[in-house]
Amino acid sequence: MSISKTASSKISSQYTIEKRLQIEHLLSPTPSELNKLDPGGDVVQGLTQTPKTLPPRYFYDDKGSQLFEQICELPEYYLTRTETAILQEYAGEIAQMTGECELVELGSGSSTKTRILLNAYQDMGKKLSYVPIDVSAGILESSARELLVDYPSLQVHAKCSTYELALARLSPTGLSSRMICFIGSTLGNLTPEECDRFFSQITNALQSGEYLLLGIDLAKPKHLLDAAYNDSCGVTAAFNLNMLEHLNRRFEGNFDISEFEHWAFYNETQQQIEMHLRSKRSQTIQLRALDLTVEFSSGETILTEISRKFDLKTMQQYLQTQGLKPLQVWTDQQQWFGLLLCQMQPSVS
Ligand code: AVI
Repeated sequence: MSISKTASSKISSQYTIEKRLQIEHLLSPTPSELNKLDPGGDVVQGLTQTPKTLPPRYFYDDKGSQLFEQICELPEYYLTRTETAILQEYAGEIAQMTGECELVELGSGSSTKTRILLNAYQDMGKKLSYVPIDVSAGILESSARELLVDYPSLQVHAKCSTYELALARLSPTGLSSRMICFIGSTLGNLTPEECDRFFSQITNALQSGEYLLLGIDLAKPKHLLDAAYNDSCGVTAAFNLNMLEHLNRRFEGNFDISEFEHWAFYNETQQQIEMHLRSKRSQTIQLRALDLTVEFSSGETILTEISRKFDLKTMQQYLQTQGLKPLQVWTDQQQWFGLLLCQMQPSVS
């Protein structure tokens, strides 16, 4: 039996993709195994305290990750297009500064912005190696496969994992250096204490001389920020409410999302967006897998996310105290978003 040329080239390119792709599941794939590793203690703690809170990581099931991708396209959500434009302008400079280097991306999602960096390293004739890290297995695998089709020399070692686990288990890179990319201003979703812990994980994972590429959203007038988190199409509202559906599925819950509403505003004193879910009436919710019953009064809120907005100078000083030397800062004309390339300093002990 003979197979056509097209079919045979499809088979051979599929074969090279499988050879260049490694996917590691540091989070078990089934919900019950996941719950053993992560029994929802953070949910119990958040929903039994006053005021109630939930960790933003519960936004990102597969549907939440897709909704986040849609947010990134919204006209009001300037963050993604501003950071993308900065990357497009300066990726070549970044690649020049770091030289050959493995890209490790925390919260890789669809890896759209990563392509700009990969193109820059490819144009310089450098080897391409990419370690995307994301808690959402679906988007992690599909975007890795798309990249492997488009970059025939790329090696991908994807990790379905939290940042913490993945950073603690980075294997030595085969390339001359490594750059951890934490773009998209996800740093803003961490409290100052979480930020300190996060940077100690980063600096433990990096060798002296290796790099961190950090994207941060900068403080700006309130009306721009309020609009970015209250879009006219209601995508941000759907993203926020989806967290309750995720909890229902994960912990056998009975949240009725039509009984909650999205509420987000910029707190100018704290320089942060605060995103809440507000109960429309008094109600009782159960999460059976957590053996948890939660009472809500009418109008009571759950804080689901903060999104801090930074000042470039303060951030550079902070990074320096963490052992990361800012080498270069890039921003857009309006100074809405900042991209910082930092280098890990030798430890002084
Ligand atoms: C992922 N993170 C940087 C987004 C932000 O802007 O803080 C999450 C988000 N929440 C609502 N819209 C987007």
